Amino acid sequence: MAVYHPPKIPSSEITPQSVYTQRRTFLKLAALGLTTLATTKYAGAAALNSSSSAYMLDEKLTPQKDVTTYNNFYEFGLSKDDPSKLSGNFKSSPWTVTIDGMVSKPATFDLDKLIKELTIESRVYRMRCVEAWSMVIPWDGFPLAALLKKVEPLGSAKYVRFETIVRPDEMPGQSGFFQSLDWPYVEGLRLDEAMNPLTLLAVGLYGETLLNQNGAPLRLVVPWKYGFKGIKSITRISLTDQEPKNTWQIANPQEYGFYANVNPTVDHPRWSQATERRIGEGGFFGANRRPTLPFNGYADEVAALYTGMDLKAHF
Ligand SMILES: Nc1nc2c(c(=O)[nH]1)N[C@H]1C(S)=C(S)[C@@H](COP(=O)(O)O)O[C@H]1N2
Ligand SMILES: [Mo]
Repeated sequence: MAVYHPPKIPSSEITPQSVYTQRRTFLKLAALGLTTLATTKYAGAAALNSSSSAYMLDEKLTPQKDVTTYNNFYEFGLSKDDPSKLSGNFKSSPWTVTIDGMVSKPATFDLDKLIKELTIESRVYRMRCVEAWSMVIPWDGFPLAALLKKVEPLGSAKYVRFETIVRPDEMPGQSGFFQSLDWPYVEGLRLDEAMNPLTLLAVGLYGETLLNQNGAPLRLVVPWKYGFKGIKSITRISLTDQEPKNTWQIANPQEYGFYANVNPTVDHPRWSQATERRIGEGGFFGANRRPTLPFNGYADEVAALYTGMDLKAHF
């Protein structure tokens, strides 16, 4: 039965906008609880009460304008405003995602079909970039676990490796003088992290289809880890028994690790991680800094994944 968790978005924040793709139509309907999947109508307070409080947050949402113009997406350039300005030629539809490696049923899925099959949920997550800024974002997506279950991971699989698409013709940062990282952008999770119910594959935010700058049409959201784990425009997911080397770790292993759990007590070699700047909130100089929380505030949900591990060594 499809249970849709309603977005905690004040209706004043949702601006009507022309509906120009099937996917967008779907998300719009989903936001209203009107998808065919949800002919079982949204059950109101009952659904709210049954959903984990970790999926909702009593913090002010970061304005949609900031979420869609202050971005990191090096495939489109290095400045925060490059992705929104330089991603106009990127074609995010049609889209397929291939799942291979240590699974019983490897498959290539058409994303539009997948979205119709799986239940799209809305969740408000606190997001923390390794650069010490943060946002609160209302995501729309499905748990990564729901997709992985379809392909039946083998008992030998221990990690999940993700790859971003490579399209230098559409992504100016993948060619020419913007060249900065090795492509494709790669990320990884331990299988138990990937199966955690908090781990989301997002297809939208603020009730609308993802824009290119936010990782259209499919991106990872792991709210207890630094933002760079949230790989965008995913085209391939591989199950493996080897810890994947992720892009930022390859670029600079002294500064970026595999785990990247948000941890105010483990500083980046060049700056403190104890506090963060909330994007979209005013305040002169240090006035809008707030303390960073262990596991970004999701310790109750995920700290047990790391029992017995030295988180200073596994940063
Ligand atoms: N493919 C790809 N994914 C990426 C990045 C990138 O450069 N390329 N940047 C990461 C970083 S550092 C952050 S903080 C988040 C930012 O996501 P947002 O722009 O949607 O807030 O995306 C992550 N995913
Ligand atoms: Mo980041």
